[in-house]
Parts: sequence; C-alpha cells; structure tokens
Amino acid sequence: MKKLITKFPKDFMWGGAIAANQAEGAYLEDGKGLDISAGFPNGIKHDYDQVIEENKFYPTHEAIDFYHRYKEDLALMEEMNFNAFRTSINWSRIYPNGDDLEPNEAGLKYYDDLFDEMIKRGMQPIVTLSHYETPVHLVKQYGSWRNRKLIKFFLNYCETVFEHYKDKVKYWLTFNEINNMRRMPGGAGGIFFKEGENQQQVIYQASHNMFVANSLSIKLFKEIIPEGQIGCMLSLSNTYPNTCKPEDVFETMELRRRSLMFGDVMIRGEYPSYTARIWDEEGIEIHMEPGDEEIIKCHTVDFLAFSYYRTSTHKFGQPFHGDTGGDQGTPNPYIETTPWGWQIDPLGLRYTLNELYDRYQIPLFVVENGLGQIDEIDENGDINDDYRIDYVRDHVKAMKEALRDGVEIMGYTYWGPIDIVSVGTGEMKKRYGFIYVDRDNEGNGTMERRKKKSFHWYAELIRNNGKNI
Ligand code: BGP
Repeated sequence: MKKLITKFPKDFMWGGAIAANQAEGAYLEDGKGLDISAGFPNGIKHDYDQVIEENKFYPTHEAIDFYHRYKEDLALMEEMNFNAFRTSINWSRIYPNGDDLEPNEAGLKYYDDLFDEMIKRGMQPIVTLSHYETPVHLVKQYGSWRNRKLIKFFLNYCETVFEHYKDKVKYWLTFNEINNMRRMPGGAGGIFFKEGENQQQVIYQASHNMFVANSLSIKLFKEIIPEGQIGCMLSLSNTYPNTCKPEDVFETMELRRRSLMFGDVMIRGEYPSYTARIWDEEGIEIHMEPGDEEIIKCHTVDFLAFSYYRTSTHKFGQPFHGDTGGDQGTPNPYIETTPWGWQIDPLGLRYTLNELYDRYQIPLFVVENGLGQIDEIDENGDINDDYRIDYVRDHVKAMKEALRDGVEIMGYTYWGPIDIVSVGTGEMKKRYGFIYVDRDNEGNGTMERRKKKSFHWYAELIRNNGKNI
C-alpha cells in the first residue's frame, strides 16, 4: 500500500511557464518564419488575419521582447528560486516554413543559449514542442493538421530538436492543450474552416493525425533521450453539474469526456468506447491508415501535464463552448469571478487532480495555473497584488491536500510568472505575472520589468518547498 504523503517531495519542480509566441516577440528575426500566432490581432478567441496588415497592431510581434531580454528575465526567475521553467520552442524558428529540408541554425542557436541560461541558473527546462505556433506555410500549403503530411514534418522537427537538445532538455510536452482542438482549432492546430465543411469532422480528423504524430514523436524520443520523460498536455479546468437534476449531471459527464477522450488516447493508448457513438451521432468518419491504432497503443506518454484555471457549471441542453480557460457554462454563485469571467476554485484543483489520478494512475504535472488580473502601480511604485498571492496560496494548498489524497504530482509551474500577451484575447492588461512589464494593449511602454508583491511571496514559498502553506 502507498504511504501517506504529508509534504511536497524534495525533487518537486517549482517554477513558471510561458509560451514562445506570447513572450519572445522578434516574430521574423534571425530567419524565423511566420507562425499562426502572428495573425491574431485580438487573440485566438477572435478573428485570424490570413494576411498580416500593415499599420495594424499585432501584440505577439514584439510581445515582451523575451527574445532579447531572457537573461534579465531568467535572473529574476532565479531570484524567485525556480528549479524549473517551462517554455515552448517556436517551430517556425527551427523550420521557418515547416517543410524545409534544413533547420535554421540561428533558431537552434537561440534555444541553445536560452536552455544554457536556464541550466546555469538552476532551472530544469520543460519544453513544449507545439504551443499554438504552427508555421503558416503548413496551413496555406497543406491545410495544416487535416493533412497527414504534417505528421512527417512534425517528426522531422522533433528529431532535430531532440537530437540537438538531448543533453540539455529532459522533460518535453507534445501539443499544448491538444483538447482545445474542440474549442479553438485555429490556435490549437492551425485549422481554419472552408465554407460548408462539417467542422466536427475536420476537428476529429486533424486530432487523429495529431495523435499519430504524438505517438510517433514518443517513439523517437525514447530512442534519442531514453532517460528523459515526455508528457501530453491538456486543458483540464473543470465543470460541475449546475444542479443535481440527473440530466445536468449526465450531460456534464458527457462534456468532460469530450476532453478526457484526448487524454485516453495518449495515456491509455486507445480511443475510449464512447467515441463511436459521438462520431456516429455527428456524422463523422475518420480516415485511419492501417497501423495507426497499433502506433497509438504502443507509444503512450510518461505523464499527464495540464492547465487548470477555474471551474464552471453546466446545465442540460446548454451548448458546449469554452475559451483558453476551459469549458464555460453557467456561472457558479458560490465562488468569485475575475473581470474576465473566470471563476476561482482552488478546491476544484484538488477535485481535478483526484479525478485524473483515479482515471490514469500516472504522474500529473500542473504546468499551468494562474490569475489574470488588472494590476495597478501605486504612488510608491509598488504593486500590491494580494489577490494573486491568495490565488496561488489556495491552489498550492489544494495541491498539498491532493498529495495527501495519494495523488502523484511532479511539479507546479505557475502560468505567466512575468506579464505576457494573453493568448485568448491578445491583451497585456490581463496580467498574470509576479513581474510587471511596462507595456499596454496598444503596444506603448518601456518594457521595464518591476517586481510585484507576489514576487517575494512566491520566492519564499519555493524556498520553503511549500512547508509554510
Ligand atoms: C492556456 C494557454 C496559455 C495561456 C493561458 C491563459 O490556454 O495554454 O497559452 O495563455 O491559457 O489564457 P489567456 O492568455 O487567454 O488568459
């Protein structure tokens, strides 16, 4: 029998997470190609510009200039005692078009320097291979993941980066929030619909192709970095039934299954049995090649990484919809709400950790959790973000309780330890950071970095390995 765990393990990974496109900027520098993130002026929840318009402001083009300022930024993360830092490699820095024959050396060099800097500062790099950054050429030329050719291009990219960084990076994630193919297929998979298409058909076909790519990338990974670990990454904020009416309860389970299906394929190695009914009812026919199911069965992930921001409630008959925070239904009267309508629910994290561990029995990694709020600088130049401290404290407490419940948790990387561009809405005003960045929604500001009150609090939390929680 497993022993009772009462504290965070010694090797627990503490740190923060960002994505290349939301932080780096330098969107065409040093041979980088265009990736889809460059074409969303108002975030992936909103319209995508097929052609970048001159004189229009696109927040990711400069973002917070992490590309040039990463040394300064990582020094601040070190001050907060991070032992882990998650970011993505932007695919289009390595293969500018996605289907190039040779990688872009300047792109490889940039990440070499970045990972060296993290390691020098005592941080384990955790790298996402694809975080809403599909090269635009792959979208235009091949229709993105609806085309199986993408599998080959993705594997070529994976092989290059696994080989190149094998001595530096031991923890990898395949597709960021792959289940957001359901909610935001443009951002998650570069899928933009043509008129008259059965959108669900396209989403599931593209997802299937991504599942095959996920499994084959794991196969490659195990050959190249056998001592490392690779995980899948899902958006798993949760949804409760709005009432105890059986229909609310049942349909909420069905909604949750639409996300867990993605985990089931990549963790259990097969589509769950309820998939057949969903596809039948939605007129979906998935093209699978001989051998696909075996590939998916043989090459599964080592751990489940996920984002958790909030909970919502679902009422029977309510259409399913969501955003970067997860599924979104009817507001819950028992919990607080942020100005963006995200409902804060620390106990929901404990609930979710237990739900996932019961189902999968593999290590879990909370790679995103954070509070997007409006921060103000007072007359002394301070930012007293006690609300952020409360948010993190309560979620970390919930995690500690989940450890006691017997859940295996590898680490916690707070989302957005430094203010970055919001992926859903393209704003800077929605700030997550322990570090403030002087930049606004219109692109004004000096980019100066400033520590918020939460900076010191988080540094202390990590120093104590969560003991004082
Ligand atoms: C997740 C994404 C992140 C991140 C976060 C917060 O969906 O993986 O990239 O940005 O949500 O969302 P937002 O930036 O829209 O507030």
